[in-house]
Amino acid sequence: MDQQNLFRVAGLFSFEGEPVEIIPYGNGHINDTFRVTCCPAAGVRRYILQRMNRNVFERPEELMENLCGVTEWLKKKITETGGDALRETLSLVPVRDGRPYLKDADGEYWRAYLFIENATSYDLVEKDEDFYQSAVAFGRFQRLLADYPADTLHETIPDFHNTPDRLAKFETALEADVCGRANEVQEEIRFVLERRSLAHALTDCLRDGMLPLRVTHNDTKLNNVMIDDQSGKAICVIDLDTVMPGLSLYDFGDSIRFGASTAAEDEQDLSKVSCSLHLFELYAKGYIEGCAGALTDAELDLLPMGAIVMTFECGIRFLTDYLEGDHYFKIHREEHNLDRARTQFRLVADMEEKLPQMKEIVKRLRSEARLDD
Ligand code: ADP
Ligand code: GN1
Ligand code: MG
Repeated sequence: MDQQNLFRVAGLFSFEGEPVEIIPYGNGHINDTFRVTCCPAAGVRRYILQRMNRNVFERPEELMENLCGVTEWLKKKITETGGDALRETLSLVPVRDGRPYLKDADGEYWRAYLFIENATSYDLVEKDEDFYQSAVAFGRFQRLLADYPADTLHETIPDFHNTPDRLAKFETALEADVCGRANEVQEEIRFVLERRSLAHALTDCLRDGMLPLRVTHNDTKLNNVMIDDQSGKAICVIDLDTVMPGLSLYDFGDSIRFGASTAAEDEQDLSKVSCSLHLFELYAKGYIEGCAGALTDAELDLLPMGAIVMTFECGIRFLTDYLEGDHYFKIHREEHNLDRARTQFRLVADMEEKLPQMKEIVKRLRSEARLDD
């Protein structure tokens, strides 16, 4: 991206000191993220500057309304309990005119955050403890938002985790086959179509009133949580664009999909891809603890199914994007989305085999949690 334009945009935010360096940052698939370094007299100050993805988020104003509401709410709760709100939730840095975001002359939307220093967001589990900590943090995140006025939240992406709707969109993309790619991915297509009923496993329970609607994060990848470099604790949940009413199983399942995999989301050697039961157990333990008794019996029963459905859904989304010509997820090589879809389907197949063991693990964790009461 044009450096001159970046510096011009950065100059409009109320950063301390002049920006001296702006570099692309992180491995997100959606927004354009930059790290801005400023050098005021007081020392170095760093910020995150993001250009929001307008293709994905059609109503950035509503998204920012959610984000301001949620971060203010979290800030209050964290401060009340003696925490450090500047590190434990995202802090928006306003534009110099006081507005929380900027709309530039090209109609692009920009926002900025304080850079969370001395903390790391991981793309793979390097230490088991980090994964456990992220589970506690995502569970706690949901608890902090449990009494948030959910009716004030905009649906930033309608039907985001409506898996049957994702399946329907996949079938439309398959029918249209605008890039002529369907023929070469018959195996993957068959994998999806053979599992149509799986898409309904969570939404049917929601429809039948078996599962409570909560305020959830909806994008609980390990790299959406910052782990403190010194204490090793997960200190801050980031990427709040999709905070909306949802199911706890979306959050649990998405974390397992990404973090309990033995390989990267885009690994090309599928023999490396499997679901680690050890990591599944660690995350389930942390999540149950983080939710602190809030999960219902039905939610606990469905944790393993949540992992399978979220992984299946994500695979469908990657494959749909591949068929449609890669317009949604950022790609860094040809067939990147296809590689991603393949890892997800490999994980689904592995989780299907391991379902009895996953259920057994949750059963054991539940009885241990009861003993601790
Ligand atoms: P995307 O929606 O594209 O995933 P994110 O908001 O997750 O965008 O940001 C991308 C990456 O930037 C994150 O994975 C993280 O590494 C980094 N990041 C985002 N916000 C901060 C922050 N406030 N402090 C430090 N790093 C951040
Ligand atoms: C995207 O924004 P990021 O990279 O944290 C996507 C998630 C997918 C994920 C797959 C808004 O997450 O839903 O699960 O990629 N976010 C959005 O890696 O679509
Ligand atoms: Mg992200």
